[in-house]
Amino acid sequence: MQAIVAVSQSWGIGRDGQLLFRIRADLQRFKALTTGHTVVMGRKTLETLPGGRGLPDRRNLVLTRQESLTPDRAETVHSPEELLALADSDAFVIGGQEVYTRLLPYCTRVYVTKVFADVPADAFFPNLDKDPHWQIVSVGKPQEEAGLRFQYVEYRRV
Ligand code: FOL
Repeated sequence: MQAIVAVSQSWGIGRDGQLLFRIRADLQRFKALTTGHTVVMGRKTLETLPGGRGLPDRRNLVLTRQESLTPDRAETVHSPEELLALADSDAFVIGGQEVYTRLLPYCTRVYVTKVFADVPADAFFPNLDKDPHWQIVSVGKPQEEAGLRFQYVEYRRV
């Protein structure tokens, strides 16, 4: 599996149940990379997606402890084991904190959008720069949108 995430300088991803950033170019790239594949998310992340439902043109798998949840355009799974049985090796983990942390051990590649801003956050992605098991394999050109500078960085497990 692989993960995709946008982080602040301190690897923050969210605050009060919302994303820290909504960068159009980044979301377009997210869509381009994930369309046609499986996306794996937690129930809280599902609730932050447009319409609170699964993303179009993708197989959406949602981890939840609620047996009765029947979201639109998404299938539910109730344990990482059940998830791993359903997700193929090119599935994308799309968050949030709890699911990234649980599934990172199964990921071999992470697509990080680094936003050069430090904003308050209460949800984080593990800092891969401090983990010797992760190596940067590609760094994009710095870009800017609506006053936010950001850069695409790809990590691989070594
Ligand atoms: N990864 C990255 N790099 N950036 C993100 O913003 C991001 N967001 C999530 C997970 N990984 C990410 C979770 N949140 C949409 C909205 C929120 C979201 C993920 C996706 C979304 O609306 N996606 C549309 C894009 C439409 C557009 O182009 O604006 C999609 O169809 O993928």
